[in-house]
Amino acid sequence: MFLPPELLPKLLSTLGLGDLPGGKLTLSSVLEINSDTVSDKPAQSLEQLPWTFLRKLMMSNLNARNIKCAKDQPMYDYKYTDDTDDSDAFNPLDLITALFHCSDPFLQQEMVSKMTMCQFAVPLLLPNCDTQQSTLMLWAMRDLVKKCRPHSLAGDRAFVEGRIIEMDIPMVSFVRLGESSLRKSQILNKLLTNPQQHNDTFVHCDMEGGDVPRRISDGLVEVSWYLPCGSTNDLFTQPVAIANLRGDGRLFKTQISFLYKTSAAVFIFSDDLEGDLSTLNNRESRAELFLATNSQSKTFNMETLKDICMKHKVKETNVIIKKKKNDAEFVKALRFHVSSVIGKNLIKMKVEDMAAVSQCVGILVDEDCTECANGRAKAEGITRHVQDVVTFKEYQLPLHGEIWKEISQLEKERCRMRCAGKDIESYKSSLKTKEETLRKKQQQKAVSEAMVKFIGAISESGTQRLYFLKWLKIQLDTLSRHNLSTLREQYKNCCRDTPQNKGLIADLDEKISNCSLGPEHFFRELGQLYECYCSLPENNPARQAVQDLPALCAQILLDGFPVELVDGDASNVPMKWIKEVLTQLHQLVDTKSKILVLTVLGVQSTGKSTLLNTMFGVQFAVSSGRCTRGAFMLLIKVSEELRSELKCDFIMIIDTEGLKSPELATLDTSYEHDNELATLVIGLSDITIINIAMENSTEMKDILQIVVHAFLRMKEVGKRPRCLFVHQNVSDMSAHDSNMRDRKKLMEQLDEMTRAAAKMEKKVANAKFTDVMDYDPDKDSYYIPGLWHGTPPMAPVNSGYSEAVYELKKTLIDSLQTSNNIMNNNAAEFLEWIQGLWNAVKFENFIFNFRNSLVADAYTDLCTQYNTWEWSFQSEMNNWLITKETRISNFGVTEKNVQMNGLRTRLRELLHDASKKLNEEEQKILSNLDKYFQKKDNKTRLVEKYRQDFRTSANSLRQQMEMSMKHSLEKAVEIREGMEMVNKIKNKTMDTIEKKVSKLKEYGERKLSEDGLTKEFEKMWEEIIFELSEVRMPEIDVYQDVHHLLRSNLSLKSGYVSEMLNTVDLRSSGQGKFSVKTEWFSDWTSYAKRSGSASTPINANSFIAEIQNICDCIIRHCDSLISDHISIMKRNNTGYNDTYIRDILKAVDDQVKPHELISEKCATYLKFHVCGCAAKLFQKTHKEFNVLNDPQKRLMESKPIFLEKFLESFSEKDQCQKRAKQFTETCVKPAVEDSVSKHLGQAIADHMMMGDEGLIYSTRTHFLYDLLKQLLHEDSFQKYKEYTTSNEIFVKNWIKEQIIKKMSSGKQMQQLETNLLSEIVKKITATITSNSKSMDIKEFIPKFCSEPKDQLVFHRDALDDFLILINANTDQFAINLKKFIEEMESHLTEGYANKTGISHITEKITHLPSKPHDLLFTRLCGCGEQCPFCGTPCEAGGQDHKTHFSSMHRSRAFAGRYSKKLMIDICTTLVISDGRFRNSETNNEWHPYKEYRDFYPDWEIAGDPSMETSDYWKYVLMKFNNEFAEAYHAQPADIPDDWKTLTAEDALRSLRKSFNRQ
Ligand SMILES: Nc1nc2c(ncn2[C@@H]2O[C@H](COP(=O)(O)OP(=O)(O)OP(=O)(O)O)[C@@H](O)[C@H]2O)c(=O)[nH]1
Ligand SMILES: [Mg+2]
Ligand SMILES: [Zn+2]
Ligand SMILES: [Zn+2]
Repeated sequence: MFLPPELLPKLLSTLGLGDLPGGKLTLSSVLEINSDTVSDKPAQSLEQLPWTFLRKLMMSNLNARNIKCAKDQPMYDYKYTDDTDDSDAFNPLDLITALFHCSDPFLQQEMVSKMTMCQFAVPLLLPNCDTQQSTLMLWAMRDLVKKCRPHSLAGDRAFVEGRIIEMDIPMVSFVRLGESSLRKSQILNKLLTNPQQHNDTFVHCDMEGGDVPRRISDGLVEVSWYLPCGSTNDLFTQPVAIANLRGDGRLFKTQISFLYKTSAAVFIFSDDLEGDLSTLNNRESRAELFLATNSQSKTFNMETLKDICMKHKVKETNVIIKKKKNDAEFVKALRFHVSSVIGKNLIKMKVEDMAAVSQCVGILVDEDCTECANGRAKAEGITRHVQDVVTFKEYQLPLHGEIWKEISQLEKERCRMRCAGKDIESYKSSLKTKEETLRKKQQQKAVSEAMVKFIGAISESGTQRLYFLKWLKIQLDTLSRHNLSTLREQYKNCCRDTPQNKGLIADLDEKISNCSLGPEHFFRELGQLYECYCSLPENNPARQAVQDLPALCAQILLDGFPVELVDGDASNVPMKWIKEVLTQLHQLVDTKSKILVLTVLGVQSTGKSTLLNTMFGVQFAVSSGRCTRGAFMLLIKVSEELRSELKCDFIMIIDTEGLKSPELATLDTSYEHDNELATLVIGLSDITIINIAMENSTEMKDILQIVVHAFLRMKEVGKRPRCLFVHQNVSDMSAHDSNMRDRKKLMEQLDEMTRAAAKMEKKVANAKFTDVMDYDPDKDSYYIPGLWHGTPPMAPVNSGYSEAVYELKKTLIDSLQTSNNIMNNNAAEFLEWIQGLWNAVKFENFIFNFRNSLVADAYTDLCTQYNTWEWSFQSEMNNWLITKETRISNFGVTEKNVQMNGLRTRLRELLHDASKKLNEEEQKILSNLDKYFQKKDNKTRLVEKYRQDFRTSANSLRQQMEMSMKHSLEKAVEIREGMEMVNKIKNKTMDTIEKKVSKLKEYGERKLSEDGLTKEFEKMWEEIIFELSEVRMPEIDVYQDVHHLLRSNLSLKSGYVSEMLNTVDLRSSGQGKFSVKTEWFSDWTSYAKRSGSASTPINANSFIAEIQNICDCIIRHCDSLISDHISIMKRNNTGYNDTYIRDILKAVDDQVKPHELISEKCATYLKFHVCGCAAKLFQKTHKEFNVLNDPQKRLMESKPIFLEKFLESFSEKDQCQKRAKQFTETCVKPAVEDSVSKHLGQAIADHMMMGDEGLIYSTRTHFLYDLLKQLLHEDSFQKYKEYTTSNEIFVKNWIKEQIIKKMSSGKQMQQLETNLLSEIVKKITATITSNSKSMDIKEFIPKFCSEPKDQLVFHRDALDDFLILINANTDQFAINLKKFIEEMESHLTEGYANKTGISHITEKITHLPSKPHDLLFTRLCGCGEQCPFCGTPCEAGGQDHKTHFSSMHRSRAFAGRYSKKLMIDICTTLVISDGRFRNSETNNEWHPYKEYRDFYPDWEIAGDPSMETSDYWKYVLMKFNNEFAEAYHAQPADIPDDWKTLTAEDALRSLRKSFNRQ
């Protein structure tokens, strides 16, 4: 028959395989996740057929070969049509042949491996219908590993495991010559399986599509193996290979002659006995010949048969005749003959050896390509030298052996401090030194020969590298197979049969790990090579030599190879290596590296790897017995079209080592190891599959415990992975329903475990499993039947298994599309997670040690946002308050004729308004917060757990604000009321004058001369003086008032305090310097306790110095408060009011409160001192006020003005201009200036927060970072001392300095003032225009004053003086007033411009009524808490958070200052050590540092995994050790050696790192 050439390309292109990128189909393109991955629909077109097949095949689906296009779906109503249009129908064999033709060698291998899992026959010789050239598919079968138990070995339970192409298995071939009515393939299927367990090994004509004429697959030789399992049911007692030639053998002479030369027997099927049977004459063959024919066929003739047997020398016994319709007898006969052939043990040829035969007969071998050969040679170059695995590893892969294990131990010890002695910081330093020594040791080992070769080989181009890696794996497997498979089998049996024999299990476990050698060990070595050279200086050639390795490894990861994430032997993550690999990966894919992570966890050997392999078609190591070690990650591409839907570019699958149940946990660290592994991978994954094999459900319970802990921890760090439970080996189809009860039980167990775990992790709020994670027992439970249908090795994969796994995959991918709980981290972010998680895992106290820069970033972002809302809340309320205070001050001044008792009503109204306004503003913050969290992006998800903190903070901010506003408003009212007495006097004076003057008007009519008028005025004036001679300003005894207030302030204190009050003389107590006296502190010991270790005796001098320091600070604070009050008195011309003293007492109370050191006695004396001072000053100021406001005196002073006005009132001249000028000078200008200065504070603060530098003030963390950085730069002991001793005051001054620095540079201050000024001027000018219309001047002025609503406070006296005897044309006055106000503006502006020097600015800022540094400080002070051990301030955002934390703690030397010697211990080390502390909180009982939360539940002190975090403070202490010692009257600290080498750069680096400012 002549086949038209080019048939194959044509057929390929109908299948859509004609034009493949790169020419071949690759494994990764098949594994890619695309929209078809989970579509159930049958292929819609021929182009989809190959993909449907491959997808099913990769999932080991037995139905993979049932291919049919949707459009030729059954037409069951035949209707007698002749319509058998089969143009679209496809024979599965054609499809398989086509696919093998267009697949690359690696996909071919994978197809073969999946096909054998399904027990499908695989191609041995692949025909090419165009060239008539067959290919031996040796490479494709290279990786097939099979296990069997021939009956000769059955006795001792031994088995044979190996690469099938290397096994000596006899092959029996089946060939059809001419026509045959025997359905060969069908019969072969029956030959190979029990009738009870029928399986279609070969495609036959009764299968869907099996009857479609073959187009390209004639000449295909398929092979399948029968492997006995050692049971009596075995069909053959020895392994046998069955080869099946497709098509008429007469046309395929080459194939036939190949089969003759390689088979032990050839069975010829033929009916056409008269036809050409010349092939039977092939006498080179040693193969035994059999002839099978059908006596039922029409052409059958016994005579002819006999002739033929004679002619072709076929033994009579070798003729098999099918005599009955039924196949059974015939198959039995065949089976008998096959058995006898293999029983004779004549010819056994390895598939590997068939290559030689191929060459003889002109068949190609797929391994005959340079790349494959090179790969093989390169791999052999390495493996040739392996004599003994253990020795090889020791000499050729030395870096990751014991050294790496030791380093791992050290890294963990640094976090656990289990063996720390007394001097823990030195111990910690010694660990670091040890580690460095080990790294040096690693560096000293030259790169081994094997590694040089390995690196060389993996640096080759794509295919070459793939061949090399595959060959390496194959060869290494072969090397270690024998040992390993026996060990694994023993291990499995041991775990099953004698789990109590822990010694043996541990032994086997170790042996397995020692004997294993695979490519992963080379990669592990590569990682260590990179890690140890990384610590070399950058220009070191060795370091440069390893620079490219991570990129190489990243590429390999992209190629679809699993890369080790956790080294299961050392139980550690090579972090520097992984970090660099992932970073490179991120770059390689152009930063399109969003990853979705899926993990599987479960008891060992429960088919976890198998599950993943089935689900994604990947190739994780699978074997019975302990197999996977540590954790491996593998990437699967997501197709472009699905990326946005799945929100990721890759799916990362992590396969993990099976967890051991505690009974098996023999080594005491293995439970720990499991725990670490589970926590890490659960933390990394978006979806975790918990694999439960039904038979292991009790073991599972213990594993769940580990898992629940891990989930709980994840919740605490803001991650909620999805969790699925997969129950394996559940055969019942109705499993889901019938297992409802089990599910309920599992749920109960999980809840119980959650409670237990929550208790252990001290997070008792979690009472249910569902509190910890998103889990719906009904939706998230899957039941998967057993993997094998029957007994391996002959069993195919259970179709139920593959289907159930497919369902699982489908739901998984579906849920990914809808879920919004996925992190979608990119590789770089993923990396941050790994680092954070692994660091935390290394501590025993995971939850409190989780630090991750992503979370930190997200938190900072939230804080920054929240702070802006908080800021606008505060400034809004501050401005509101200023206007309301103004209104109160103006009460009865600009609005005449109001009753004084109306003021209280007004206050109530204002308070009501305030609370309404506060509500609104609070609501604004809350809704902003909600909006922020509605975004549901990565950032917000990470900080979800802080949401409530910020809500609470908003609420408490509101409450604080309400309190302080109430206080301010009441104070304003009280002051206003206090002035009323004086005002009454003033009113009386004015009334008298008014009356008298109007009487004088009569004289005006008499037209007196100026002299006459003056005389009259003098007369009247004397009368006034006389009438008012009795009126006096009220005297106040401030001292007495203070005494009274003190008594009520101290009334709750012990009796002796009021006694003190009786003896104290306030007049003298405010004099001189306040000095702390030792006798005020009776109970010395209680202070000693605070130092943390009672063993160090208290140092009295340093203690008193400390107290003195604190008191001095408080006094300074009160002094500035007093001077503020005094300036208010002076500015507003008001007298003393007792609110001032109450303010001051409250300030003292507030300031003393955080300092427990200050005894009651000391505090009382302090109050006496402060109040004494205050009383003296207030008394003085009040006296001045009285003198200034004395009616007689004021009358005397104003007499000339009155006279002038009096005289003017009679003249005809309009006084507009003069009056307007006067009004501007005496009333408007002071009011305007006052307004500007009131608003200036807020404006300056706002200004500070703008621009780039404003970032510093955006959150406390930013601010602290900047402050510490500047301190480092300034390098001043004094400043450090102040910072560490009186944090708040130092910070406040610091802010003030920053403000002054900024405001005095350029014209910033001037600008702000000018802006405020022009704003207010604009407002008042506007009122002039709107009011002046036809109004009497006496009406106009008050109206004008009250109009710029609540903006200006007019000076009462000036206004009074002005209003009297006023007489002017309003319109004219208004015009003039406008002009003068303009003049005033430019005058004031000029004034601002002239006062821009530092001293002016300082002066101004210090005396502002609302001080910008106070405003900023309140914003930045946070909660004001300090670390109970070292005094570092809390950095958490909002005022009201659940937990306090600091980025960087410091030595206790900076806080525990009363010891004889400065202490270097740092709390971040203390809390992970076994050390103990005691103080007044613990009732002086020793308490372990690890349990510090028993006493300080609000503090979160994270252990420090690195050595560098506190380098900043180590450096400071090292540098100023002597100075601090001197200041605290103690001996200098013993500085560990490695601290001494620290430099300012180190300090800065640690600062950056701690504050996440890389
Ligand atoms: N009978 C049966 N065997 C299974 C099933 N699933 C997996 N296996 C076999 O069990 C063995 C172990 O499977 P693996 O996938 O390596 O198991 P694993 O959980 O990854 O094992 P480790 O990684 O060592 O913990 C393999 O030989 C599988 O073929 C199943 O459902 N039924
Ligand atoms: Mg595994
Ligand atoms: Zn601390
Ligand atoms: Zn706090």
